[in-house]
Amino acid sequence: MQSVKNLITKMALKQKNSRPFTVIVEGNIGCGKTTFLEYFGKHKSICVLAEPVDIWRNADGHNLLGLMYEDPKKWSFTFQSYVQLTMLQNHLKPTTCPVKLIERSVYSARYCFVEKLTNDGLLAKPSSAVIDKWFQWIIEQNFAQVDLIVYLRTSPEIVYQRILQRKRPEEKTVSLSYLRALHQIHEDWLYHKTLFQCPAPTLILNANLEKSVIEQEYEKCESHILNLRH
Ligand code: DGT
Repeated sequence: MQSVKNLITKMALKQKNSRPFTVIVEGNIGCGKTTFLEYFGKHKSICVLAEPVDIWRNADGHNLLGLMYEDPKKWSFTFQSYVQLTMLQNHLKPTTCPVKLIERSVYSARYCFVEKLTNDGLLAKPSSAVIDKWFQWIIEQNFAQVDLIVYLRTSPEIVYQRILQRKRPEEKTVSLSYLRALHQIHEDWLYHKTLFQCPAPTLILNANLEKSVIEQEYEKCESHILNLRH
């Protein structure tokens, strides 16, 4: 474990002197993070880092995302450990762009998903404690510094319909009640601000809007994301 920590420290030191303005995009499953990232990806000054879902689907041939949904009690610890590692890699990825836009973060992995799995008894308390120890260490080392959070706010009923339509094979067990619970955690964290600390100021967008009109909503935060207001 020590050598892994040393390696991460080295990566972070490399990045330290040239930290870009860092924005994380958060919201429920199916809230439209990918569409948001695609829209802002057209700017040359923004480095877009999508969520590593395909990496989770193929860890040396193992589909960890699929295993987590099939048998969360058995695989949640494995999955959340890998999510935390791959998210950290995104936080630490060097870029020459002045702005870095990341889909999700170590924060939502810990505050939303680990929290829910632990509350549901699907992640054993000792396992969740180990993930939390790693998480706290990442934060203490300033490896996941964030300047702005964009919260794509949706209603659970709408994201449920989108998830049914996209038919991602691993997500066939995702229920409306699961989405309602995840929605509530996002709300408490990013809207009411009653659960956990926000690592940066939050911009809230109405992500219930249809794709055809959502660009007007995105434009509201363009100057914030391009860091023109600082
Ligand atoms: P979208 O539709 O563009 O807003 O983005 P999604 O829904 O593809 O992205 P996301 O991050 O909400 O979820 C991708 C899948 O991975 C989804 O089935 C939920 C799952 N997922 C993402 N992060 C975590 C995590 O930390 N823990 C667990 N258990 N599942 C996660």
